[in-house]
Amino acid sequence: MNMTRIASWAISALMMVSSLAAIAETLDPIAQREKIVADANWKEMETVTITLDEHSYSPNKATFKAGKAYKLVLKNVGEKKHYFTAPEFYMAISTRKIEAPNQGEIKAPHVIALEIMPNGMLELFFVPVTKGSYTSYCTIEDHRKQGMEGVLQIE
Ligand SMILES: [Cu+2]
Repeated sequence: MNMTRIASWAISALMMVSSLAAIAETLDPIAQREKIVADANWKEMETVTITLDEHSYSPNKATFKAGKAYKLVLKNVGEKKHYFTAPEFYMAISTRKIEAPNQGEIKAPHVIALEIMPNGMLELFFVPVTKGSYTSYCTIEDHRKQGMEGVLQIE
């Protein structure tokens, strides 16, 4: 084997390794949902609660770490029903399940919006995957304009 051949072999080997690394870095939260959910450590799950009221989310900013197990509790303490719409965020996470405590649970690859009734509560069990800053908002009447908007950060 001459030097040119060795060099070209080394270059193609390097290219193969770097393309494999690129694949490993871009996890698809929806397509690889089952594996991502199974790999997360649910014993160390962190609970984050967001309260919905007229017309706010509190806190209106939440930060999540990619790969960690979370339960996001959405609690409506207001007198009106409210939405927690966040289509881009829901596409950036792997959803394990959504629970309405004592009533039922939903298993689906992802949702677009969650609606919570007055005195109601929904719990979203998930693993954040795609890093970025996402917006949540209420789509009822002018609630968003009145302040029902929040930021969900994955880092
Ligand atoms: Cu609302």
